[in-house]
Amino acid sequence: MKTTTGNRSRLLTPPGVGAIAVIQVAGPDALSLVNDLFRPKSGRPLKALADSRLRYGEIIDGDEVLDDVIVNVSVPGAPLTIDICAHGGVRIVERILELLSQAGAALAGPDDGSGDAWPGTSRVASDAARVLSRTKTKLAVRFLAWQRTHLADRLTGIANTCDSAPDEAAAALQALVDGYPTARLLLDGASVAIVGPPNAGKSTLFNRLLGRTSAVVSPTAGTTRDWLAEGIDLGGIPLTVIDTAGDLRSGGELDREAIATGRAQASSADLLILVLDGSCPVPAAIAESYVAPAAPKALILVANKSDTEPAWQSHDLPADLARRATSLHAVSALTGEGIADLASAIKSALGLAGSGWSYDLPSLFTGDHVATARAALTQLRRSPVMAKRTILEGLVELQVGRGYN
Ligand SMILES: Nc1nc2c(ncn2[C@@H]2O[C@H](COP(=O)(O)OP(=O)(O)O)[C@@H](O)[C@H]2O)c(=O)[nH]1
Ligand SMILES: [Mg+2]
Repeated sequence: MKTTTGNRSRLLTPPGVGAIAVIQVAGPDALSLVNDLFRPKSGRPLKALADSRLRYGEIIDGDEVLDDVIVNVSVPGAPLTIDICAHGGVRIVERILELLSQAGAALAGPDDGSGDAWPGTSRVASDAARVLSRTKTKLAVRFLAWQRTHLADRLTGIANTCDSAPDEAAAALQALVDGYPTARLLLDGASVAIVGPPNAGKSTLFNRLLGRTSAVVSPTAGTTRDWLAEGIDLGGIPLTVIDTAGDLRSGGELDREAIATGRAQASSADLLILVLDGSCPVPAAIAESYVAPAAPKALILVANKSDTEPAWQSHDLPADLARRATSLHAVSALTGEGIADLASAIKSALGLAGSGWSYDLPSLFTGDHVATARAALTQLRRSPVMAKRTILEGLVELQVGRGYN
């Protein structure tokens, strides 16, 4: 064990099983200490003065690879901290903390007097560290790690232009506010409901997206009598996928109630996937039956069973349905054909792929941030000085004593 003092590590995420665990290392030797345990894929060791970069690599104990991780070094000028984003298994986290402790970074508890439990150099950075504790996917970690090191600079830049270029400041602030709904989907998860007529292959598609069998599939119409919800990580986006039962008219009172509850789930989902059987003619009044007027903004159409002879083309779809849909995908839930494209379309429809979204674009990520930014936007018209103060005091400056050093 090294004898240097002042090096410490701690678990930022709650102990227990989770998709991600974030371990933070701080202290004078933090860099060399982590470099000894970290094998970056790029082959380049971590450096303090590098522009804060996320590094992908492995945590090693001698010859043994413990986990693949993302490592983030704090920005120059900030107190040196290194976040190791590992998988959230209890044993893995214990092993990494043990290794760090052996290397000289003793485990620090939240109340060890070394500072605030949620370190950061600005209010938004501090919030990013706090929100990390409920992050479900690597992409969300990457997003937060980026916001944590860059968002405050962007906000400071905007605050400093409130006087000289208020319109520009307002547009930039508005862009940060506009990013919030997408950030919320990434951090809290999005819900995707699968609806459509009986036997279209909804449950087969549900299982395919899950990558395992959860819903019962059968050629008997009305097999799914209730709605089912399961969580998945779709390329970094935490999704709750909901499978619904097909037909409101079928079954007894209990079935009808289950179906109605499924419908209610579907109408409050962030995205609706309407599955149609590509090998049978499209049922009449399909949109009225399955897409309520108040249904989610995003609608994806799926022509399932592409492994069979198609019975219809896109131009055969009712005009109202075609107009409302973001995209139409021919897939085979049975063979997996077209599923990768459908997955990309789901991400795009949620605003988390394509169309200019990237984890490394500045974005507000809590409701409080948005409320503060909105207040500043209102003030900007009357008093740029007040707006500037709201941004700096509400989002950037930390109260004395909240820092981590
Ligand atoms: N050929 C073919 N059959 C499928 C496909 N997807 C589902 N099926 C079949 O269609 C029937 C109904 O599927 P199911 O998922 O239970 O439909 P649901 O009622 O909409 O949930 C079952 O016999 C499935 O095996 C597909 O992509 N191709
Ligand atoms: Mg079903």
